[in-house]
Amino acid sequence: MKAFCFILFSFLTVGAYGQYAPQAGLPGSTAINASSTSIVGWAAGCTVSRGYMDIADQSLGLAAAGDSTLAIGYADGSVVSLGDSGVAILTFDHPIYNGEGPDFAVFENGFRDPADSAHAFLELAFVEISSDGVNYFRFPATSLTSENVQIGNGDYLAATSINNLAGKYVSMNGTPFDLGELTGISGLDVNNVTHVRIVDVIGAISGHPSRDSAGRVINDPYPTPFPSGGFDLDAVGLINEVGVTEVKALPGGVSVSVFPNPATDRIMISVAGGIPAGLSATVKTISGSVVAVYSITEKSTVLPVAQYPAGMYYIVLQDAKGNKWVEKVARR
Ligand SMILES: [Ca+2]
Ligand SMILES: [Ca+2]
Ligand SMILES: [Ca+2]
Repeated sequence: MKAFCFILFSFLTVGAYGQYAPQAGLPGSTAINASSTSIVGWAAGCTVSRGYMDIADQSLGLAAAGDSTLAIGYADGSVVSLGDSGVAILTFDHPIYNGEGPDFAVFENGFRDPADSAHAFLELAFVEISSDGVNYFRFPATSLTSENVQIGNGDYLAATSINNLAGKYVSMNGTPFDLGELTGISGLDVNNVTHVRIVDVIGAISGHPSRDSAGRVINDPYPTPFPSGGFDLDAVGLINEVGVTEVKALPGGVSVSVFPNPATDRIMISVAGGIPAGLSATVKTISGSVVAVYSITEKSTVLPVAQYPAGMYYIVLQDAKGNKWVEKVARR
Protein backbone atom coordinates (compact mmCIF):
# COMPACT_ATOMS: atom_id res chain seq x y z
CA MET A 1 0.00 0.00 0.00
CA LYS A 2 2.82 2.31 0.87
CA ALA A 3 4.53 1.57 -2.42
CA PHE A 4 1.29 2.16 -4.31
CA CYS A 5 0.81 5.57 -2.69
CA PHE A 6 4.36 6.54 -3.55
CA ILE A 7 3.89 5.60 -7.21
CA LEU A 8 0.61 7.49 -7.38
CA PHE A 9 2.15 10.57 -5.79
CA SER A 10 5.08 10.52 -8.21
CA PHE A 11 2.72 10.29 -11.16
CA LEU A 12 0.67 13.28 -10.01
CA THR A 13 3.78 15.36 -9.46
CA VAL A 14 5.02 14.67 -12.98
CA GLY A 15 1.55 15.21 -14.42
CA ALA A 16 1.23 18.56 -12.70
CA TYR A 17 4.60 19.75 -13.98
CA GLY A 18 3.41 20.25 -17.53
CA GLN A 19 5.03 20.53 -20.92
CA TYR A 20 3.69 23.68 -22.55
CA ALA A 21 5.18 27.14 -23.06
CA PRO A 22 6.14 28.94 -19.82
CA GLN A 23 4.84 32.23 -18.40
CA ALA A 24 5.42 35.52 -20.25
CA GLY A 25 8.99 36.78 -19.99
CA LEU A 26 10.53 33.33 -19.62
CA PRO A 27 12.52 31.66 -22.44
CA GLY A 28 10.22 29.72 -24.76
CA SER A 29 7.07 31.63 -23.80
CA THR A 30 4.58 32.15 -26.64
CA ALA A 31 2.99 35.22 -24.96
CA ILE A 32 2.32 38.12 -27.32
CA ASN A 33 2.87 41.45 -25.65
CA ALA A 34 0.19 44.10 -26.16
CA SER A 35 2.81 46.36 -27.75
CA SER A 36 3.90 43.73 -30.31
CA THR A 37 4.00 45.02 -33.91
CA SER A 38 2.52 41.68 -35.01
CA ILE A 39 -0.88 42.92 -33.79
CA VAL A 40 -2.58 44.81 -36.63
CA GLY A 41 -6.06 45.30 -35.15
CA TRP A 42 -8.32 44.81 -32.13
CA ALA A 43 -11.88 43.61 -31.52
CA ALA A 44 -14.47 46.14 -32.69
CA GLY A 45 -17.56 44.73 -30.94
CA CYS A 46 -18.33 42.69 -27.82
CA THR A 47 -21.45 41.23 -26.24
CA VAL A 48 -21.33 39.57 -22.81
CA SER A 49 -23.62 37.09 -21.05
CA ARG A 50 -22.49 37.07 -17.43
CA GLY A 51 -22.16 33.95 -15.36
CA TYR A 52 -22.70 33.60 -11.61
CA MET A 53 -20.14 34.91 -9.12
CA ASP A 54 -20.31 31.36 -7.76
CA ILE A 55 -22.24 28.79 -9.76
CA ALA A 56 -22.63 26.71 -6.55
CA ASP A 57 -24.28 29.63 -4.70
CA GLN A 58 -26.48 31.38 -7.23
CA SER A 59 -28.05 33.57 -4.52
CA LEU A 60 -24.94 35.75 -4.80
CA GLY A 61 -26.03 36.80 -8.27
CA LEU A 62 -24.06 37.40 -11.45
CA ALA A 63 -20.58 38.79 -11.90
CA ALA A 64 -20.85 42.51 -12.55
CA ALA A 65 -17.44 44.19 -12.80
CA GLY A 66 -16.69 46.21 -15.92
CA ASP A 67 -18.78 46.20 -19.09
CA SER A 68 -18.48 44.83 -22.62
CA THR A 69 -16.97 48.05 -24.04
CA LEU A 70 -13.83 47.40 -21.98
CA ALA A 71 -13.03 44.38 -24.20
CA ILE A 72 -13.08 46.51 -27.38
CA GLY A 73 -9.91 48.08 -28.72
CA TYR A 74 -6.33 47.71 -27.52
CA ALA A 75 -5.29 45.87 -24.36
CA ASP A 76 -5.13 48.36 -21.50
CA GLY A 77 -5.78 46.33 -18.34
CA SER A 78 -9.44 47.42 -18.18
CA VAL A 79 -11.66 44.33 -18.17
CA VAL A 80 -15.16 42.88 -18.19
CA SER A 81 -15.60 40.00 -15.71
CA LEU A 82 -17.49 36.99 -17.07
CA GLY A 83 -18.31 35.02 -13.88
CA ASP A 84 -18.60 31.22 -13.77
CA SER A 85 -19.33 29.95 -17.31
CA GLY A 86 -19.92 33.52 -18.55
CA VAL A 87 -19.60 34.14 -22.29
CA ALA A 88 -18.23 36.98 -24.44
CA ILE A 89 -18.59 37.19 -28.22
CA LEU A 90 -16.14 39.42 -30.08
CA THR A 91 -16.54 40.79 -33.60
CA PHE A 92 -14.07 42.60 -35.84
CA ASP A 93 -13.93 45.24 -38.57
CA HIS A 94 -12.61 42.57 -40.96
CA PRO A 95 -12.38 38.78 -40.67
CA ILE A 96 -9.36 36.91 -39.31
CA TYR A 97 -7.58 34.51 -41.67
CA ASN A 98 -5.19 31.62 -41.12
CA GLY A 99 -1.78 33.10 -41.88
CA GLU A 100 1.65 31.97 -40.72
CA GLY A 101 1.71 31.08 -36.99
CA PRO A 102 -0.80 32.46 -34.47
CA ASP A 103 -3.66 34.54 -35.90
CA PHE A 104 -5.08 36.28 -32.82
CA ALA A 105 -4.38 36.66 -29.11
CA VAL A 106 -6.65 36.97 -26.07
CA PHE A 107 -5.70 39.26 -23.16
CA GLU A 108 -6.74 38.75 -19.51
CA ASN A 109 -5.53 40.48 -16.34
CA GLY A 110 -3.64 37.69 -14.55
CA PHE A 111 -0.73 38.59 -12.30
CA ARG A 112 2.54 36.95 -11.37
CA ASP A 113 3.29 35.21 -8.07
CA PRO A 114 5.62 37.77 -6.41
CA ALA A 115 7.74 34.87 -5.12
CA ASP A 116 8.01 32.85 -8.36
CA SER A 117 8.02 34.28 -11.91
CA ALA A 118 6.97 30.90 -13.36
CA HIS A 119 3.64 30.94 -11.49
CA ALA A 120 0.75 33.37 -11.69
CA PHE A 121 -2.84 33.99 -10.65
CA LEU A 122 -4.59 32.87 -13.84
CA GLU A 123 -8.28 32.68 -14.66
CA LEU A 124 -8.90 30.60 -17.75
CA ALA A 125 -11.42 30.45 -20.58
CA PHE A 126 -12.21 28.29 -23.59
CA VAL A 127 -11.82 29.96 -26.99
CA GLU A 128 -14.15 29.19 -29.88
CA ILE A 129 -14.35 30.58 -33.41
CA SER A 130 -17.04 30.96 -36.04
CA SER A 131 -17.20 32.05 -39.65
CA ASP A 132 -20.99 32.51 -39.65
CA GLY A 133 -21.84 33.72 -36.12
CA VAL A 134 -23.96 30.59 -35.59
CA ASN A 135 -21.69 27.55 -35.53
CA TYR A 136 -18.74 27.77 -33.11
CA PHE A 137 -15.72 25.47 -32.91
CA ARG A 138 -13.55 25.20 -29.79
CA PHE A 139 -9.76 25.11 -29.74
CA PRO A 140 -8.72 21.78 -28.20
CA ALA A 141 -7.65 22.80 -24.68
CA THR A 142 -5.32 21.01 -22.30
CA SER A 143 -5.02 21.39 -18.52
CA LEU A 144 -2.42 19.28 -16.72
CA THR A 145 -2.99 20.97 -13.35
CA SER A 146 -3.86 18.55 -10.52
CA GLU A 147 -7.45 17.29 -10.64
CA ASN A 148 -7.33 16.45 -6.92
CA VAL A 149 -6.40 19.59 -4.98
CA GLN A 150 -8.58 22.64 -5.63
CA ILE A 151 -6.70 25.79 -6.70
CA GLY A 152 -8.10 28.41 -4.32
CA ASN A 153 -8.72 32.06 -5.09
CA GLY A 154 -5.32 32.99 -3.65
CA ASP A 155 -3.36 30.26 -5.46
CA TYR A 156 -1.02 30.40 -8.45
CA LEU A 157 -0.77 28.22 -11.57
CA ALA A 158 2.07 27.15 -13.86
CA ALA A 159 1.57 28.22 -17.50
CA THR A 160 3.48 25.07 -18.51
CA SER A 161 0.40 23.03 -17.47
CA ILE A 162 -1.96 24.94 -19.76
CA ASN A 163 -2.48 24.97 -23.53
CA ASN A 164 -5.10 26.60 -25.79
CA LEU A 165 -6.90 28.26 -22.89
CA ALA A 166 -7.17 32.06 -22.79
CA GLY A 167 -5.82 33.61 -19.60
CA LYS A 168 -2.63 31.51 -19.63
CA TYR A 169 -0.48 34.67 -19.57
CA VAL A 170 -0.34 37.63 -17.19
CA SER A 171 -1.86 41.06 -17.89
CA MET A 172 -0.80 42.80 -21.15
CA ASN A 173 0.45 39.47 -22.51
CA GLY A 174 -1.89 37.76 -24.96
CA THR A 175 -2.43 34.03 -25.28
CA PRO A 176 -1.98 33.17 -28.98
CA PHE A 177 -4.37 31.03 -31.05
CA ASP A 178 -3.59 29.50 -34.46
CA LEU A 179 -6.56 28.98 -36.79
CA GLY A 180 -4.42 26.33 -38.53
CA GLU A 181 -5.32 24.00 -35.66
CA LEU A 182 -8.97 23.98 -36.75
CA THR A 183 -8.66 23.46 -40.52
CA GLY A 184 -10.76 20.92 -42.39
CA ILE A 185 -13.86 21.27 -40.21
CA SER A 186 -17.17 21.33 -42.07
CA GLY A 187 -18.99 24.61 -41.40
CA LEU A 188 -15.84 26.57 -40.55
CA ASP A 189 -13.77 28.72 -42.94
CA VAL A 190 -10.51 29.46 -41.14
CA ASN A 191 -9.77 32.17 -43.70
CA ASN A 192 -12.96 34.04 -42.85
CA VAL A 193 -13.36 33.96 -39.07
CA THR A 194 -15.86 36.62 -38.10
CA HIS A 195 -16.56 35.80 -34.41
CA VAL A 196 -14.47 34.73 -31.41
CA ARG A 197 -16.36 33.36 -28.40
CA ILE A 198 -14.77 33.24 -24.95
CA VAL A 199 -16.35 30.83 -22.43
CA ASP A 200 -15.22 31.05 -18.79
CA VAL A 201 -13.71 27.94 -17.23
CA ILE A 202 -15.39 27.45 -13.85
CA GLY A 203 -12.32 25.77 -12.37
CA ALA A 204 -14.09 23.78 -9.65
CA ILE A 205 -12.73 20.24 -9.45
CA SER A 206 -16.06 18.98 -8.10
CA GLY A 207 -19.68 20.02 -8.41
CA HIS A 208 -19.52 21.99 -11.67
CA PRO A 209 -16.32 20.91 -13.40
CA SER A 210 -15.20 22.33 -16.76
CA ARG A 211 -13.24 19.77 -18.78
CA ASP A 212 -10.44 19.95 -21.33
CA SER A 213 -10.44 18.20 -24.71
CA ALA A 214 -9.27 14.94 -23.11
CA GLY A 215 -11.99 15.04 -20.44
CA ARG A 216 -9.65 16.17 -17.63
CA VAL A 217 -11.11 18.56 -15.06
CA ILE A 218 -9.65 22.05 -15.49
CA ASN A 219 -8.56 23.41 -12.10
CA ASP A 220 -8.31 27.19 -11.79
CA PRO A 221 -8.93 29.57 -8.85
CA TYR A 222 -12.32 28.65 -7.35
CA PRO A 223 -14.54 29.90 -5.87
CA THR A 224 -14.21 33.55 -6.89
CA PRO A 225 -17.48 34.84 -5.36
CA PHE A 226 -16.89 38.52 -6.19
CA PRO A 227 -18.40 40.95 -8.74
CA SER A 228 -15.05 40.52 -10.56
CA GLY A 229 -15.25 36.72 -10.47
CA GLY A 230 -14.32 34.51 -13.40
CA PHE A 231 -12.40 35.29 -16.58
CA ASP A 232 -11.57 38.99 -16.91
CA LEU A 233 -11.51 39.85 -20.62
CA ASP A 234 -9.28 42.78 -21.52
CA ALA A 235 -8.93 42.57 -25.31
CA VAL A 236 -8.58 40.41 -28.41
CA GLY A 237 -5.68 41.40 -30.67
CA LEU A 238 -5.62 40.41 -34.35
CA ILE A 239 -2.42 39.24 -36.01
CA ASN A 240 -3.82 38.05 -39.35
CA GLU A 241 -6.77 40.32 -40.07
CA VAL A 242 -7.96 40.48 -43.65
CA GLY A 243 -6.77 43.81 -45.01
CA VAL A 244 -8.75 46.46 -46.82
CA THR A 245 -6.86 48.74 -49.14
CA GLU A 246 -8.55 52.06 -49.55
CA VAL A 247 -7.56 54.16 -52.54
CA LYS A 248 -8.45 57.84 -52.26
CA ALA A 249 -6.59 59.22 -55.25
CA LEU A 250 -9.62 60.29 -57.26
CA PRO A 251 -10.72 63.91 -57.44
CA GLY A 252 -14.23 64.68 -56.24
CA GLY A 253 -14.05 62.56 -53.09
CA VAL A 254 -14.35 59.24 -54.88
CA SER A 255 -12.75 56.34 -53.03
CA VAL A 256 -12.14 52.77 -54.12
CA SER A 257 -11.55 49.84 -51.77
CA VAL A 258 -9.96 46.54 -52.78
CA PHE A 259 -10.48 43.63 -50.38
CA PRO A 260 -9.98 41.13 -48.89
CA ASN A 261 -6.22 40.83 -48.96
CA PRO A 262 -5.27 38.02 -49.01
CA ALA A 263 -8.16 36.70 -51.09
CA THR A 264 -9.26 33.10 -51.49
CA ASP A 265 -12.06 32.90 -54.05
CA ARG A 266 -13.01 36.52 -54.77
CA ILE A 267 -11.71 40.07 -54.68
CA MET A 268 -14.21 42.83 -54.04
CA ILE A 269 -13.91 46.27 -55.63
CA SER A 270 -16.06 48.78 -53.79
CA VAL A 271 -16.53 52.35 -55.02
CA ALA A 272 -17.90 55.16 -52.85
CA GLY A 273 -18.77 58.71 -53.87
CA GLY A 274 -19.62 58.09 -57.54
CA ILE A 275 -18.26 55.70 -60.15
CA PRO A 276 -15.67 57.32 -62.46
CA ALA A 277 -16.44 57.00 -66.19
CA GLY A 278 -14.72 54.09 -67.88
CA LEU A 279 -13.39 52.58 -64.65
CA SER A 280 -11.79 49.18 -65.18
CA ALA A 281 -9.91 46.66 -63.07
CA THR A 282 -7.17 44.63 -64.73
CA VAL A 283 -5.83 41.57 -62.92
CA LYS A 284 -2.15 41.00 -63.73
CA THR A 285 0.36 38.43 -62.58
CA ILE A 286 3.44 39.65 -60.73
CA SER A 287 5.38 39.35 -64.02
CA GLY A 288 2.88 41.60 -65.79
CA SER A 289 0.74 39.17 -67.82
CA VAL A 290 -2.90 40.24 -68.02
CA VAL A 291 -5.15 37.61 -66.46
CA ALA A 292 -8.52 39.35 -66.82
CA VAL A 293 -10.09 42.78 -67.33
CA TYR A 294 -13.33 43.83 -65.65
CA SER A 295 -15.29 47.03 -66.18
CA ILE A 296 -16.49 48.56 -62.94
CA THR A 297 -20.02 49.92 -63.34
CA GLU A 298 -21.49 49.08 -59.93
CA LYS A 299 -20.68 50.24 -56.42
CA SER A 300 -19.62 46.66 -55.65
CA THR A 301 -17.93 44.36 -58.14
CA VAL A 302 -16.80 40.80 -57.45
CA LEU A 303 -13.70 39.54 -59.26
CA PRO A 304 -13.73 35.74 -59.14
CA VAL A 305 -10.16 34.55 -58.54
CA ALA A 306 -10.61 30.96 -57.36
CA GLN A 307 -9.44 29.63 -60.74
CA TYR A 308 -6.09 31.47 -60.57
CA PRO A 309 -3.01 29.83 -59.03
CA ALA A 310 -2.04 31.02 -55.54
CA GLY A 311 0.44 33.90 -55.54
CA MET A 312 0.68 37.67 -55.78
CA TYR A 313 -1.37 39.65 -58.30
CA TYR A 314 -1.69 43.28 -59.28
CA ILE A 315 -5.11 44.88 -59.54
CA VAL A 316 -4.74 47.85 -61.87
CA LEU A 317 -7.59 50.36 -61.60
CA GLN A 318 -7.90 52.86 -64.42
CA ASP A 319 -10.56 55.40 -65.46
CA ALA A 320 -11.34 57.17 -68.75
CA LYS A 321 -9.37 60.26 -67.67
CA GLY A 322 -6.20 58.19 -67.37
CA ASN A 323 -6.14 58.09 -63.54
CA LYS A 324 -4.46 54.83 -62.56
CA TRP A 325 -3.85 52.97 -59.29
CA VAL A 326 -2.19 49.65 -58.68
CA GLU A 327 -2.92 47.39 -55.70
CA LYS A 328 -1.01 44.23 -54.85
CA VAL A 329 -3.24 41.40 -53.64
CA ALA A 330 -2.30 37.92 -52.50
CA ARG A 331 -4.38 34.99 -53.76
CA ARG A 332 -4.12 32.19 -51.18
CA1 LIG B 1 -2.28 30.54 -38.39
CA1 LIG C 1 -12.59 30.17 -13.14
CA1 LIG D 1 -9.56 46.48 -22.10
